[in-house]
Amino acid sequence: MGVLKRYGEFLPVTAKTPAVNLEEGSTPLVRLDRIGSDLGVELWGKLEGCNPSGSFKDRGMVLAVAKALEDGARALVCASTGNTSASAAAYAAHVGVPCYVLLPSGKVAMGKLAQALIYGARVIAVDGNFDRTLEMAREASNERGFAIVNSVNPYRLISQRTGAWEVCEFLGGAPDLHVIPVGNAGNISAYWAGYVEFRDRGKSSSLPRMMGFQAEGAAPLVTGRPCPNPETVATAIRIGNPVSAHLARAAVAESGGEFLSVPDDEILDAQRVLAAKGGIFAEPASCITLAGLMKLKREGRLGEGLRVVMVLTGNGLKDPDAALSQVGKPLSIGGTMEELMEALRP
Ligand code: AN7
Repeated sequence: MGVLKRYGEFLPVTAKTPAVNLEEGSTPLVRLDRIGSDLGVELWGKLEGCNPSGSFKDRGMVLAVAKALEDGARALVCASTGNTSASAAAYAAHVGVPCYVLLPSGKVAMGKLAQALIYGARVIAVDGNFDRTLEMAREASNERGFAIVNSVNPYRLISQRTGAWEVCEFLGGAPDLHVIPVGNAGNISAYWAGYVEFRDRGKSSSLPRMMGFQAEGAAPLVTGRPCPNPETVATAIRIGNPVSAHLARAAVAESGGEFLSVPDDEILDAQRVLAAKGGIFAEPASCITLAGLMKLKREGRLGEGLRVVMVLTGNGLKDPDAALSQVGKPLSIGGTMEELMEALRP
């Protein structure tokens, strides 16, 4: 059941809202005991890479696109570090409206680029970073009257709250600590709003501490000022001037959490740990959550026995280059059994 159906009563869905549905949401929440026991916590991973376009963006995109159709939009436009464009392109294709996507040239993971193109979006590579492409997309939306489906579109964050609701329903309440990557700062804001709303509705009894992690080379919320030239291997969060910074700051402050930055090598280390000790392949931006927890543990700042949810925002298959950059090659052998037996030594 897609999120408009599953959570329609809590979303601004009316009789006139088209029932757009790619069966997004209802993603697995997986307990990761091997990694959790190393960290001394009860660790859960929310596998947002299992959404139809392979990232959490689908939760918000479905409502943004449904509302754009309801309002008679002729086309969609977005700027993206990759996943928003993949999601927008998928929903545009599904409902049959044109979609224009602006990408920072050369800085989008291969899988995401392939997605936007194969879904049939008009893909425009801009010589500039994400922050610039977003400015351009906003202007284009004003000029042409296209619906902008970045998280400046309020329906995106409204519907992304569904992630928090699923966590609460699955665990029977909110976790102690919620950790999440922060790029444009929409998702952390949406999760917090979702937790607060379920608490206010009496559907959960507590609120988690919210911790938002940023890559060291793109950490405006940690340094407290925009980052003019963001750079990180986690291209999804290569963002220097987050649109929802104010909401994210409020979420962290109200929940007693914090922002923390993590260097690229630790993000890649965590990607390997998550895969090799959890069986989960997530893209680098997602793995910053585990990298951040590992850093907290090292610093002696991770409370023993906490129930921790990390949002694994995007599928590892989207960025095979990042994974291949840190693992060995397969062992090559000729086609003889002798060579195979040699290769099978422990
Ligand atoms: C895998 O696709 O901004 O803090 O243009 O793709 O809500 O921005 C992606 C962001 C985390 C950060 N993890 O979320 C885009 C884009 C993944 C992402 C984030 C993104 P926000």
